[in-house]
Amino acid sequence: MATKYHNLSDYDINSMPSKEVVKTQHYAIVVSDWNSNITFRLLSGAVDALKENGVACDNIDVFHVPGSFELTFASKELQNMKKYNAIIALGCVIRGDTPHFDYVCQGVTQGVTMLNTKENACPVIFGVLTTDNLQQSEDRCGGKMGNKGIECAVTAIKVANLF
Ligand code: INI
Repeated sequence: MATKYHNLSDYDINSMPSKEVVKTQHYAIVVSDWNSNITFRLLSGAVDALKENGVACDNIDVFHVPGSFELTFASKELQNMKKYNAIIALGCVIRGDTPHFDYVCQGVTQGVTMLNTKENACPVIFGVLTTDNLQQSEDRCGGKMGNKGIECAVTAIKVANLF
C-alpha cells in the first residue's frame, strides 16, 4: 500500500537478487483491460522494472484479460504451464455506486491468495489497485504515490528468488 511515507516506485537496488541469476528467469504479466488508462501504465512500470533488474525482454510474456475478476483464471492457467518464475497480476478496480466493487475486489483477492497456496506453483503477485476514485488510481500508476507496477515487478523478482 502506498502511504505518505512509502512511494510505490522506491526500492533498494542493492537488495535485489543478482542480475546473473535473474537474466535466465521467465516472468508473466497478466493485465486487466478494464480501466486500461490506469492498468497499461502499471504494465509499463512493471516491464521497465523487470528489465532494469536483469530480466531479458524475450523472457517477459504479457497476457490481457477483460477485467480484474479474470486475473485469477489467467494466472492459474499460467501457473499450470510451469514455465514462469513468477506471475504478476495487474488490475484496477474503482469504487462505483453499487457493491460490485466489493465483489470484484473480494473475488480477485481470494483468487490470488488461493493460487499462492498451491503446491509446486510459482508465486502470483497482487498488483490490483482498489481505490475510491480515479485520482487515487492515477496517483498510484506513476503519479505522486509512485507506480504499483514497479513495486510488483520488484516483489516478483524477490519472491521468485527467496529460496
Ligand atoms: N473490473 C475491473 O478490473 N475494474 C473495475 O472497476 C470493474 N468494475 O467497476 O466493474 C471491473 N468489472 C469487471 C469484472 O472484473 C469482470 O470482468 C466482469 O464481472 C466479468 O466477469
